[in-house]
Amino acid sequence: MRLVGRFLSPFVRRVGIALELYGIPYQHEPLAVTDDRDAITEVSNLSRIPCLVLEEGEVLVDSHQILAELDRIVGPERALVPKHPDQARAYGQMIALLTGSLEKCVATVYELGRRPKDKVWPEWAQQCRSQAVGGLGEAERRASDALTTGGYLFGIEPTHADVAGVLAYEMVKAIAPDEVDTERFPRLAALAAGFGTRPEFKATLHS
Ligand SMILES: N[C@@H](CCC(=O)N[C@@H](CS)C(=O)NCC(=O)O)C(=O)O
Repeated sequence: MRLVGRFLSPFVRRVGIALELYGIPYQHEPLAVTDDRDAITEVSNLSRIPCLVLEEGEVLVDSHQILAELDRIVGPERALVPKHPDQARAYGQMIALLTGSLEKCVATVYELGRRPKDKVWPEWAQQCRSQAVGGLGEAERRASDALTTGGYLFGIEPTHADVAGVLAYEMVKAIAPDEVDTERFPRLAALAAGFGTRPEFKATLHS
């Protein structure tokens, strides 16, 4: 299969990390929405990344849907989701908070980095940044204390929520360095300092 999109995108990266964790072979095509729009549109008319092109040629879009398909491929035993049905709502909300936070990080970066300098709307960038920090704060409050002792958000095995937790902590910290640190976010910081140093994260760091 082919994973289309640069790992600079946290949404591409969460898919790349899942592929690495599952040990599914894939070819990475590091296309950027800024420079390679036509090539991305050729893969998908939605023209967003990530796209996952399956062996039979079908193109999947949206990291949530792509991860759902990867989970289906590896089967319920290996899928990176909580095994207890009573964790489903908390897990879904954790994913929503963390990926929502990432969306507001991306919006902040676009607002500050992609607009012509005289058209930047600083109040909107600040609003997006505050939402990113707010979403991360709510995730931190909901996170288990187990994270500080090497556990994961939903028990002793990692899930996609842990991957999103590391990516959101790192990206929100990058756009709001004065508001995110280990004292204010001890659980997610511990997750990033532990799980976030695994080779699967390093393998998806560049391009
Ligand atoms: N909900 C989507 C978000 C994907 C997304 O925002 N991708 C960005 C790159 S980080 C993108 O393609 N932006 C260009 C555009 O939307 O036109 C997902 O989870 O995959």
